[in-house]
Amino acid sequence: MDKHEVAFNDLIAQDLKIEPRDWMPEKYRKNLIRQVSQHAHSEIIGMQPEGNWLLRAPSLRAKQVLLAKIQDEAGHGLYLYSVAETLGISRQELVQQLHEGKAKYSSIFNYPTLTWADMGAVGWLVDGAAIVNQVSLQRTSYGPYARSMVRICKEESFHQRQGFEIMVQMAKGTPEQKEMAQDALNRFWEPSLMMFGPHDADSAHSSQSMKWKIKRESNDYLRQKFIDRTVPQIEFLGLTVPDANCKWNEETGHYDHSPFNWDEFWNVVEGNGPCNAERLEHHKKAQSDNAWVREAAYAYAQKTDISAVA
Ligand code: FAQ
Repeated sequence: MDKHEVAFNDLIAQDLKIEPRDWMPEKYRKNLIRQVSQHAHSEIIGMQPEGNWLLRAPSLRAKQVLLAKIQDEAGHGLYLYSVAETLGISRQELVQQLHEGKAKYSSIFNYPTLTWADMGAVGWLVDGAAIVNQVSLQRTSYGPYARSMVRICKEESFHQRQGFEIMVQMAKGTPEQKEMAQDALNRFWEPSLMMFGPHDADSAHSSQSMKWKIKRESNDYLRQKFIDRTVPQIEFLGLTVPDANCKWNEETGHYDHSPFNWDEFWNVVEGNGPCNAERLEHHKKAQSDNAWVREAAYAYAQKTDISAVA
């Protein structure tokens, strides 16, 4: 082991942060780029299901709040692209990998948002799951990633409340609204639980990522934490958990749940979910329609010699 590797291992062992100028094993760098880029793409593609409801929000207030939330997600994507750039990859390469199907984004954003109640379910469940995962990533070993998570988690917690507020309004509203809330919960429950990734036994990256402290908790541990936290919220809403086997287990101190449909998960991850093609096409189109903005900014930067923009 050379002195660089010893120093790196020492930082990890002491729970100190690895910073961009520190030496790091190539596999650590590559694994981080993979995870952070997947995370960044999720934030950006994740704007699409909610953007679908901006023009149909039921009040001006609801529209303003939803717009603010979606803008936050764009900001999260940008922080995370910047984190990935500190690891020596450019934004263009990251986007190209997404377009070529080499980089992933979260499976959850390949499901359609069919009713206004889905805006509640996405904020409450999807942002809620994202928080549980990202609070643990505040302690990840790579400094820029850990620091970006602090602000992102604060904003996600506003998003989670925005979603829960919609769910409360719908669940306590007319019988039809309550039915819409239940339907949204039914459709988003299992896909939200799958955001945490495959079972630990099937998680290809977990063991090495835990050793390097990129991941601080396992997929199953975080998923269970989310279930335990969310079931009482479902009960508060007067809705039904869409899983007959989801019951409190005195012995384990956790809620039990049915086995998940992993075939569906892998099908979505492999690009065959209900909205995969549409999401990617939309992103590619926006990228090409807006190329003139990047070209204009570049030309302006060259003329005015603003190296920060170039
Ligand atoms: N979807 O070995 P593992 C948000 C892939 S942010 C798609 O367990 P790992 C905010 C995985 O990449 C949501 N693919 O992987 C928001 C790997 O394939 P690869 C995003 C998945 O990395 C709200 C393979 O399966 N959050 O929602 C998924 O150790 C509302 C084997 O899996 C993050 O990205 C999945 N769900 O653990 C925005 C958090 N799960 O790469 C807008 C950061 C697994 O070898 C609106 N990421 N795969 O080809 C992480 O914590 C981890 O990457 C995990 C997966 C836990 C997601």
